[in-house]
Amino acid sequence: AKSLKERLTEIIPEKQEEVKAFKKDYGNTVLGEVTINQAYGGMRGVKGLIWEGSVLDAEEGIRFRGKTIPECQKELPSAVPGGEPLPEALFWLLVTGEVPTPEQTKSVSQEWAARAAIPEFVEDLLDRCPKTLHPMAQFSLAINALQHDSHFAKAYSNGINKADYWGPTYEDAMDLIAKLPNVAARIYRNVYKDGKVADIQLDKDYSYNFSNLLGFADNKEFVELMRLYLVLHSDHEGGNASAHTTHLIGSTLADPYLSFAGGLNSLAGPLHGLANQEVLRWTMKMQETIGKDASDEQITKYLWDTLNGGKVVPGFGHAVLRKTDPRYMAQREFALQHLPEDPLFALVSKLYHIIPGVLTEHGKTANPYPNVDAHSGVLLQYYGMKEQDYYTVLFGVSRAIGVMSQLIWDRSLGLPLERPKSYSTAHLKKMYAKN
Ligand code: AMX
Repeated sequence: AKSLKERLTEIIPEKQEEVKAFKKDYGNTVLGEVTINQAYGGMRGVKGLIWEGSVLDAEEGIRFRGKTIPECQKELPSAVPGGEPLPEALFWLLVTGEVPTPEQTKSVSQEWAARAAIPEFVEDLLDRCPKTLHPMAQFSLAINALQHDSHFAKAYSNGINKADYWGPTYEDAMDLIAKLPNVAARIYRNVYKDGKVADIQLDKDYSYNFSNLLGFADNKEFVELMRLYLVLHSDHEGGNASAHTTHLIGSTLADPYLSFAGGLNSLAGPLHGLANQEVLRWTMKMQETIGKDASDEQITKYLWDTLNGGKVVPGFGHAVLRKTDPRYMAQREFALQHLPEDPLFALVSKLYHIIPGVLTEHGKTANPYPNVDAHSGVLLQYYGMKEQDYYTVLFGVSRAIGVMSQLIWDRSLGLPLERPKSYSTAHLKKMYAKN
């Protein structure tokens, strides 16, 4: 059987030809127009990016290489018969567009385990961080430091031919993903536990190893949750802040580590990945304020207080989606199966039924339904991972799988330096204003 890199070596020239022919025939086709409101409005709906691994439909949600989340759950190899898909298999799918066999999936597990060690100076760096430094800042710091061993940076300084960029990019992508459990678990163990991190087991899958390093692998359900979690948060097409940042930095030919560190810094914003910690904080604070058995009326009033205080309701709304996020639904299904009686899950379910109505009445939010971040915290709490400040790190580990897949293609397709056009208000007025 072919390894992932061998398969890629076959696919890349075919894809390069396909893109070349497509551009020749359709290169001057108009994708859309841009209004002044869009320029001031975060470029919402502006079509200007290529992203191969996934496409987001506003109603239906994400598809990974054309496959919905339930399809991925059915078709991708799992560790447990009928269980959650393995993130290794999703990575293969995102990179190649093909569903891997169980053997191919295992080959990725083995490679990631074999590449997992991090340099001692990066361990020291993390061990010296004060516990009060936010886990996402520590995460980004460590990824920048791993740049020390970048194959791409070294090859570039040795004068690599641009036709060969994808090779060292692939090696960096594989190393980077492989090293995340050691980085992320070290942060967790340092900040919240005894600072001791278990060893990677070479014959185990990525999610088992990550769970084990965190200290949660005794619970098989947690390991299954980790597999699902790492699949769900991986990729959400190209325009979201963490994906776009990684892609933008990569377009300067900064190496994959520097690119991904930037992506993590985007993910650490409360309107993006940090929302998963904010959701739990908000929900806990609500429980403290109005009690565990609050009525629907009390919850509704609490919601209005949040909105009238000029704050967002975390976990709800989306820049592109206009329906409930299928990533939310997949986590809800998991909860219904494994923790149907959990009181916090009951509260999250209740909020799921109340919040959209209130946001609709409030009348601003384009999408009043929950996104991926509204549900992850309750699952982690249930299995004893209580430290909310850490949740976005888990999101970041998963996001690497999506953005590294694309970075391999960015360099394979020779995508150039990204550089959209900007204007000043004064200039725009000169161009368009009547007087
Ligand atoms: N609560 C209160 N107000 C909200 C809201 C929410 N959950 N979602 C949107 N709004 C408000 C916006 O702040 C904006 O107000 P303004 O006109 O006063 O500036 C208005 O509704 C219109 O915004 P929008 O077009 O609906 O959303 P957007 O594309 O500008 O932003 C998002 C999208 C996700 C940032 C926004 O919905 C939000 O802040 N949600 C809460 C934070 C969150 O859950 N983020 C995680 C998203 C998923 C992810 O990236 N991980």
